[in-house]
Amino acid sequence: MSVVALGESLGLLVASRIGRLELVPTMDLGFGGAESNVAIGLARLGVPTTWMGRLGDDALGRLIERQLRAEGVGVATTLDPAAPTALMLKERPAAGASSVVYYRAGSAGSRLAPEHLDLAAIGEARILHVTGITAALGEAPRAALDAAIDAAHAAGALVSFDVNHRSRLWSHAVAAPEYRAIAARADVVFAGEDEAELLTGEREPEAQARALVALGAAQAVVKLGADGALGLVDGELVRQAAFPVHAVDTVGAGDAFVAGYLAELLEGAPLAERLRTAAACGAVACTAPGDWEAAPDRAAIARLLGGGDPVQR
Ligand code: KDG
Repeated sequence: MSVVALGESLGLLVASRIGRLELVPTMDLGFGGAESNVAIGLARLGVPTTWMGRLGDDALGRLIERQLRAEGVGVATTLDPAAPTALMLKERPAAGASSVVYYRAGSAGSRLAPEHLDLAAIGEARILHVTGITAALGEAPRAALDAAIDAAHAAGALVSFDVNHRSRLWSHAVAAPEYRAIAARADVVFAGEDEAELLTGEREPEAQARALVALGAAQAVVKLGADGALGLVDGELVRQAAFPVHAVDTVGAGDAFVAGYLAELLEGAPLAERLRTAAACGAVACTAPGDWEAAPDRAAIARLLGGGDPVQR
């Protein structure tokens, strides 16, 4: 396969209507995970991709594996006999607002360790994609992240790193040096503006991109949300505007963005094209609820880039 995406996927219960969670009678069941969101986005763009992580021997684990395979994503997982698959509860307190509560302490994914990795699968990949979330989960997942990067480097694969800071998991002070150490070992670093400031101390996107490259990554991409994105590769700086869409759920947009960028990187596309496809993927991902459900295929991207409606009515 072309890409291995390593990290924790979680069951997801979303309030079926707006209101305080304790007053909402029903929840919709699904799953999420920054790395599996990227894997699904890549698979929909035609990139052979495998998600790698640890699951509980339980219904949520089976749901995650089943849905990933249904999306055409390979699954390289180990089952933890003594820990459950993690869970997230998503509350919708008001229109357009959501907040997430994690039930992931001691989860199977947070017990991922180097011995759980499928090193052969990483050795066959052209890109290993990782995020800062794995480093936040504990010493064992952090060691697994480092071992996976070692295996990718040994095989000549590129390492893609999306910072994905989760303030519920660790503090800025603890996280920043860990992110910098991972960025120094990555070939491509993705960061939102706040994350880039956390890693570099810079506040202006162009300075942030230069400082991310100075950490060691050959490619730095600063995601600017509604203001688009900025990429710096080999001294070439490219800005990409966001594509206007009717956004109903922005969760997972950054993951779809990463999928679009990596898909074009694998095609040998120039930086401007990588950023354009990435921005288009991030935009389309916002047009329907869910962390990965609206991630686009190539046809949807073509409709958007052609000035049409990406959503096939
Ligand atoms: O980017 C979306 C992810 O944040 C979500 O799918 C769940 O991975 C997740 C996390 O740790 O928040």
